[in-house]
Amino acid sequence: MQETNISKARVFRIEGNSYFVRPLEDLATLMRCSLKGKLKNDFSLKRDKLYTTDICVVGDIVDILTNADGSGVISKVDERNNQLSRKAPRIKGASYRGERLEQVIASNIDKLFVVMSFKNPEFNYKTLDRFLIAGESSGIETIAVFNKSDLFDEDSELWYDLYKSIGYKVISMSAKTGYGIEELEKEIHGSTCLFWGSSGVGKSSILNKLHPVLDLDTNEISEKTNRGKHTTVAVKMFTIGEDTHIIDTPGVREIEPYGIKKSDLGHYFLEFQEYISKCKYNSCTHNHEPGCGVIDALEAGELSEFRYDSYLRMLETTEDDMIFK
Ligand SMILES: Nc1nc2c(ncn2[C@@H]2O[C@H](COP(=O)(O)OP(=O)(O)O)[C@@H](O)[C@H]2O)c(=O)[nH]1
Ligand SMILES: [Mg+2]
Ligand SMILES: [Zn+2]
Repeated sequence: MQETNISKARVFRIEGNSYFVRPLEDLATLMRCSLKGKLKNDFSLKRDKLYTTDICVVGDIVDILTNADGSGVISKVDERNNQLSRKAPRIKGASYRGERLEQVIASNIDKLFVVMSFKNPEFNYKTLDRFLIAGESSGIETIAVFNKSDLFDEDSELWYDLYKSIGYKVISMSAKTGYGIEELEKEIHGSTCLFWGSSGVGKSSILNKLHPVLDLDTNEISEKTNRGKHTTVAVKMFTIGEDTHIIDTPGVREIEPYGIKKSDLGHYFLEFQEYISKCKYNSCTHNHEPGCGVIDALEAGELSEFRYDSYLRMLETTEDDMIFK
């Protein structure tokens, strides 16, 4: 088949070996592309030096060669401004030499919205913190969305105040009643926004509320486990206004941020920063070391016990022996 011209496009969704892209100068057109063989070959050649599972992800800007029949071939993936990752799940074939690989969720994101609920599913601060820390370590502006405000209780306000006091933007809203939707609309305007969080917290419902024609699948919470079922199966980007793109992500139970070293973890807990400078040792992990500014601040009641608990739990599961690119 003859290849006619090269143009720039953005990846909107991926299904198996098909990459659905929209040309940058004509976002209304959806084209089905494959990956050029050379890209795949280069990728497998470098395989044992790479720590990622993904050649091309949603959000990538790519070069495409257009075939006469309207389909295309992706010949190059542009360097990413940023990428949101997590550790790839421990599944067969996705890990070499016992190390955990990087799974890239999406790239070139302006804002990350971490969605949580307080009931159905129950709120878990450690889960919220893992998502927030993954955002911080990817260098993406991260906003907390407390959805299902119609089900809030007295504790919800305390959590809202805590995350506000740390410096996060927090949006309280309900995809069911529409409460808070204007605030969210203002925040997403003109940006590429990714919605992330546990299954069942209402990510797809929020996107439907923002743009009803999307009509994304949503699901009831399983009565047995009180958790969301995995309705959204793939990462998908949608354009809902000029330069406003939103990305729906599949339900995950929990995530482990990728590429964080034990000695760096504390820096991503934003409110720890001013105390870290007071630690006696540069390599302090704020766990047991004498002269630790973070522990002193905790004992003085200046830091939240919950956040410190989150921190310790993450510290335990942070693997320091990984080799990075
Ligand atoms: N009460 C209440 N239920 C909601 C709200 N938003 C979503 N839900 C329900 O929560 C369930 C899971 O929603 P879904 O959008 O599929 O969650 P996702 O897995 O995060 O995409 C569905 O039954 C929704 O109807 C809300 O604001 N209030
Ligand atoms: Mg969903
Ligand atoms: Zn310390």
